[in-house]
Amino acid sequence: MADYENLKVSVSDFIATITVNRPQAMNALNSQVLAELADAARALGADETVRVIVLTGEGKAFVAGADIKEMKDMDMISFRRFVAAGQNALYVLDTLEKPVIAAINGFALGGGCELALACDFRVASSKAKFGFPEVGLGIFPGFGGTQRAPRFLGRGMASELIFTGAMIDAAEALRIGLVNHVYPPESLMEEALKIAASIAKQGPIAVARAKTAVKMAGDTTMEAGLAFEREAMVVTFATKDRFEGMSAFVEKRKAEFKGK
Ligand code: CO8
Repeated sequence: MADYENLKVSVSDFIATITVNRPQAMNALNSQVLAELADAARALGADETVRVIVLTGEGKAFVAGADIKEMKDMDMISFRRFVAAGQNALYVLDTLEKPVIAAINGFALGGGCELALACDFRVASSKAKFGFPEVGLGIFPGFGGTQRAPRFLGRGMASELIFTGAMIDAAEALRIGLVNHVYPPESLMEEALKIAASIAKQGPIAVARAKTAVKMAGDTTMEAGLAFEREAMVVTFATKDRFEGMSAFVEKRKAEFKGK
């Protein structure tokens, strides 16, 4: 794994942890962080020792948005490149064939909330805060937030958050389904890693195909989704892991999946 200036990446027991590590700027996403995120996601996606990824932030913030200081004086061409880099980094994460869990330790604002929405699901510290403050800066969520937030939260709730720029706390994020669980700050990572471990011990090919199928539910028609589910299931059935999983059940032992 490459050395990154703004990310800490570690892998243990099939679980990779990416920590955005720019705490002096509340982990704001500048061009370099976005490039590093895309690079790390691609590398972990190709790494056979990784089955699940947990994404978190160092310090008080998960990610407090795109870097306003970098954006402020951009010309239109540079800004367009920046928007594309943001959309691309989040798209790479979103479309990895491995689950990505956001462990939201603090502020997840603007591009940070968009980044969390590019993960498969989110868990949060009770101190976390969420929102889309972009409209207060004269822009709006442009790293995929206008597309992902309605898919996860419904159009009404997404619209209210995006149009008002309101900041919500972890309890409210739980209530509206933005996060699955809220934990005390000191146990957030332990709990996120426990969920990751419970995924990592499953058949990795089955989990990967399930991820793609579940994602399709929000993005396509029932017919196309069912067709994909059917064909992906047949391919999964042909794997050694499927035979191992069913054999282990019948033989009353723990399955040993190899991702084959
Ligand atoms: N960009 C750049 N620097 C930031 C950002 C940011 N988004 N957030 C915080 N920082 C910096 C601060 O400027 C400060 O730096 P310095 O010490 O040099 O003054 C340092 O981080 C610490 O921040 P604060 O002193 O403000 O810390 P507080 O604890 O008082 O406040 C907050 C924390 C509430 C998170 C506050 O920093 C804040 O409101 N940050 C901005 C949040 C925001 O507006 N986010 C949205 C940004 S726009 C966006 O994300 C667009 C995404 C997609 C657009 C597509 C087009 C590119």
